[in-house]
Amino acid sequence: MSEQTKKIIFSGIQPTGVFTLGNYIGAVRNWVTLQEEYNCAYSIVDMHALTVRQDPQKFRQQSLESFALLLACGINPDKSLTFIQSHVRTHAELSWILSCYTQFGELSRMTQFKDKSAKHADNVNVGLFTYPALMAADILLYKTDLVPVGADQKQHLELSRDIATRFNNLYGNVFTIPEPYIPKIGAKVMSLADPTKKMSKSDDNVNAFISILDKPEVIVKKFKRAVTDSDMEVVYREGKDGINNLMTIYSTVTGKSFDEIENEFSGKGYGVFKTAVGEAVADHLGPVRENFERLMNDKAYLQECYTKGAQKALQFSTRTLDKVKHKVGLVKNEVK
Ligand code: ATP
Ligand code: LTN
Repeated sequence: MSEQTKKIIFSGIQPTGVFTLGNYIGAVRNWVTLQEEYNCAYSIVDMHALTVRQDPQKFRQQSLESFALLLACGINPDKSLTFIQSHVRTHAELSWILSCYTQFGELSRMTQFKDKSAKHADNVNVGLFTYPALMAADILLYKTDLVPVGADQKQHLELSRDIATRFNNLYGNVFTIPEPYIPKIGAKVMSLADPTKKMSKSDDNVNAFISILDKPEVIVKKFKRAVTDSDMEVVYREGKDGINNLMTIYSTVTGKSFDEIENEFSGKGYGVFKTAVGEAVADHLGPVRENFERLMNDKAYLQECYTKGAQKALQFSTRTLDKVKHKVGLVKNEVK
């Protein structure tokens, strides 16, 4: 298929910490595979991360590391548009315009807003509230067809579609309406400490998540401690949240089906199973850690990649932004 006829993919990840196994299985791993078939754009969405208070020094380092992590996981910057959101000013500009086409009531219904305002009750800022308008801008600037995300982002994506449709109804066909692309297995990897909660990189309990840079012995130890149930059988069944989560993780890193996993561990108990999951994950993530270390030793290369990425992203997204500005009636800017 020629580059022109390929569908367009966009997705983003916040530099709020080292990616977890949940980010990897639910999102980034699929982004790598999709590069072969689609025109892809992937962004470190640092402006979204500002909705939660960040330490400036640490945040700058985390953003750089997150960019390196994308490459370490297998995103190829020569193939995919790979950039840092705040380097491309069109995102903030379109976000403002779209916020004028987004209703207060719609934003109030967002579960991520409700969860994060409960978690950060001392800082329920307006950015946290309008977060989905910036996400819609990210997506719509690139004429995106598909957005590969974990299940938690489905509601935000539906809102992006509603905003785009509303805008198109008023002004004609300006935006492509994006579709979610949510994996069948692994769309919601659960916390190892509380398997009813999603695994999250900003969890205060480090044993709740696997960071993709954790050392093999740490990974195995965290899996050995994972909360399961008082049963003994490794079977995928309703109510066995902990075991279901471990089976999902094992299946995605080994390619084995749930039936195969049940047979493999029949009569063996949880201890053997947890160790096997830990070892399989550690093996799978080994190369990512090595790539990351190599990349972080070559800051000049990283800088070259994100600079080129931002230049190309700005060029592409400006075309959409200019069209939007014209449609809503803003006077053309002749400042060069
Ligand atoms: P934070 O804890 O700072 O809110 P996060 O870990 O939820 O961050 P994001 O940067 O918000 O991560 O999400 C990046 C991508 O990873 C999104 O596509 C999201 O749907 C996906 N994702 C996040 N957590 C999980 C999870 N536990 N299982 C599957 N996918 C996930
Ligand atoms: N909201 C997402 C991150 C994000 C995103 C995007 C995902 C920002 N912009 C555009 C897909 C497309 C999150 O919290 N995981």
